[in-house]
Amino acid sequence: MNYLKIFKICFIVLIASILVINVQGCGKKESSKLPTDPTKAAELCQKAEEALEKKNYQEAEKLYEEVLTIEPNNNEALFGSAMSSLINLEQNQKIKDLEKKINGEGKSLITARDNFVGVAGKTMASFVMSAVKDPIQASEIQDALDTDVIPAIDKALKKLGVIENSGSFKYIAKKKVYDTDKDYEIDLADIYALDSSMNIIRSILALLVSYNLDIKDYKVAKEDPLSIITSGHANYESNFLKLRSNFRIAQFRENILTAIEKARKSVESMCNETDSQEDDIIKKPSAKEKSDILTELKKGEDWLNYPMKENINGNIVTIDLKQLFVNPLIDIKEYLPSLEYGDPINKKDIKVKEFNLKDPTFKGLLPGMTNEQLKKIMKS
Ligand SMILES: [Ca+2]
Ligand SMILES: [Ca+2]
Repeated sequence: MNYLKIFKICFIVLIASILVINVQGCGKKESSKLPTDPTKAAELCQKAEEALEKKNYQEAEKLYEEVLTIEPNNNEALFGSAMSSLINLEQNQKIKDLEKKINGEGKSLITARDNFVGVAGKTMASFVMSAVKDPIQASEIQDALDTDVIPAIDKALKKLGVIENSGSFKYIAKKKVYDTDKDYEIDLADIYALDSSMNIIRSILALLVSYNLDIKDYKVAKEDPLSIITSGHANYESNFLKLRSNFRIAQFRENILTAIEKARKSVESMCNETDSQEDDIIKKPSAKEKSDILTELKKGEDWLNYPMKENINGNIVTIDLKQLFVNPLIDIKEYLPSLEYGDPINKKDIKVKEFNLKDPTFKGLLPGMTNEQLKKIMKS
């Protein structure tokens, strides 16, 4: 089993959980340690459930938040509030405005039935679009991610953390409302998997806001793409590919490490389950599968923590991936080889003019690397 498969599983849980919250309200009750008003809390949960059935996610979030003021450790409300708050990002005015700019009026970047994976995917797609479309600068999207989307995810993650600390979770997605063949159960292992996949999404968002992507003059860039990265050209003076946030780039790595840790906890929690797996969204892995997953997770963790040796076309190369995030490149443009057009008249067919990098180690990413070695590796 590879990484991708693990993440795929996590995403499936994420989608399933959001679908559940779309159609289903409160599952089995989790008792809080210090309930101040359990009757009131249960009543509000019931109301939140009704709101969810009507797809009124704002009302549902409000009600779950109210429960949390009475019972801060109410798992059902923590889960409900976390999920509905993510769905409610659609209602965020800043995001709505951006959507209008990117898609034109009347089209939504996020739809209520969309899952968060879709949102992240579309955010990335919008970056590509922003590069070809004139009116929007990447920084507008980055600012919204920074001030609204990432904090919303952080808030939801915090709630999942409280559930995890409680040590147990049961949520029944009923057949009649979930529109499935039978009732499904979401348990602690699924919460960990959800946490893991949300950390992956968060890492992607952190990376998206790490570097400046604004292009000074789109018209010039379109006609003369090299002007963006070649010194002496009008566009070069822009902040394009300059580090925007030291903090966010470091978070990318931290989020992936957290995702790995949560995935590990998910697998371990799953393997400790003694209940019937009939109603589980992710089935308990076999001993062999467990060991394969844990091995893959460890590998991923090692890549983010230590210099690793990799055979690239017969050359043994040391790669210290961690450096990219803890010792980031301040201006990526400075680390590129000099480029030129193969077809200078039409400004097409970009190729390397001279392969003489200022720093072939890329600030320690490739320790000890020289231009000669790098050239050899690229040719082999
Ligand atoms: Ca079960
Ligand atoms: Ca399970």
